[in-house]
Amino acid sequence: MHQPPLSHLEGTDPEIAALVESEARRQFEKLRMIPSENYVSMAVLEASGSVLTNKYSEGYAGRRYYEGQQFIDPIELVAIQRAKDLFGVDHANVQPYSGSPANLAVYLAFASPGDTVMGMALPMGGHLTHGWAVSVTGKWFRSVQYGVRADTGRIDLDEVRDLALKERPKIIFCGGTAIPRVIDFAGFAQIASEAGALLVADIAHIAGLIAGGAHPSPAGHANVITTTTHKTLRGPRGAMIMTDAEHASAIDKAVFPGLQGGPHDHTTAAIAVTLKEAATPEFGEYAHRVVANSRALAAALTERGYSLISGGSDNHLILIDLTPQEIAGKPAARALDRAGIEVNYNTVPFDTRRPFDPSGIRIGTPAITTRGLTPGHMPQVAAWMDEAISAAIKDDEATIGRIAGAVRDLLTGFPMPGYAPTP
Ligand code: DSN
Repeated sequence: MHQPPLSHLEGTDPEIAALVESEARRQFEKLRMIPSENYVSMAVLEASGSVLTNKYSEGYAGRRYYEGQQFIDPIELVAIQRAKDLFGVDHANVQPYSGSPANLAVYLAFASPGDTVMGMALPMGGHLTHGWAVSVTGKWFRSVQYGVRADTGRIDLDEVRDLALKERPKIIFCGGTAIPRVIDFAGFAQIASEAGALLVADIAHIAGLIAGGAHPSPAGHANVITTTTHKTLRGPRGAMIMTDAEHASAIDKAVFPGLQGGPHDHTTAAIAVTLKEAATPEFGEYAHRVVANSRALAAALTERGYSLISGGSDNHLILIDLTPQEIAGKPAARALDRAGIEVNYNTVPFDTRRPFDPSGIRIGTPAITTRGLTPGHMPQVAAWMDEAISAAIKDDEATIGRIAGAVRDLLTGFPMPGYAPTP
């Protein structure tokens, strides 16, 4: 049953209540391995579902356009202070609605349409908003894109430097959505300085690992740091922009009134709670366990003959090219989902297939680590994945169903916040 129980929702709208209940159960019964997802704590859930959703607060603390901010201002100021303390930055804006608006605010603050910008290409592991052609950031700006080396699957900073010095972008983005290795923020900062560019580190995927000391920090290297709050950081759906004193005012003006209206105060409160949780020693242990699980899973999959981009994982994420298995990413991801293992199909660098039907799958360990799985479980997880993919190739639905049952049985012993099985 959903926790807390959905009694009012059931009374008002049983159709939606039943769907939410089913989703809670689905999250309990599956190995959730989409690397950008997690399970938030009950405290974060309560803050997200609080009466703060009733309030409008356009502006910033002490400078709002609506009355009644006696309790909203301190909530936002607490969130800001916690972000500054946790990430060691001068300034934090906690109002962006999510990662894409946060990145758009950076463009609005520091570039004009037609300017040259640079980021990692989406199929190489970047993000839509780092200048990919179909995004507004690729349409309104002159975007140049870097990738990874074909032989290593890793970013080559010499290639990035050559491109940056040739193209002289105004902004360079580092970070992305499918990068299984440590990002060299100091190296990117050196290149940005040589090219006269502003360096933006998009740490959406790894913010929790940075907060927990399991990945180097971009603080002191990047001029601007953007992040979502709901991936490894384990908070509500939201985002933050962190920066130094020099760039603070431009960022604040770009978020409001440049791009957004009123902040989502219930999300701000939940971000504050998240940042408090992320500052604890327990969260640091969690962040290190996420990486240990990812490394153990990468090793077990490699042993089973899977081709991992870059040959492994330093963080929470593994990108697999399924070409040698002779199955595409989409049918593999769908079979894994039927087997109780939720992943997403993904392009791999130099993919010869289309983005909607690519060659790879992307998997990650943030959510299963929150459930309590350890490196000792990873050989079994790899075995189930391998069995399910092999079964998909042979149309063996019986095996896929058996794995789903085994996954359900295993997860019965690992509680999740927000759902408790009925006895
Ligand atoms: N959708 C996010 C992810 O899954 O990585 C990026 O925006």
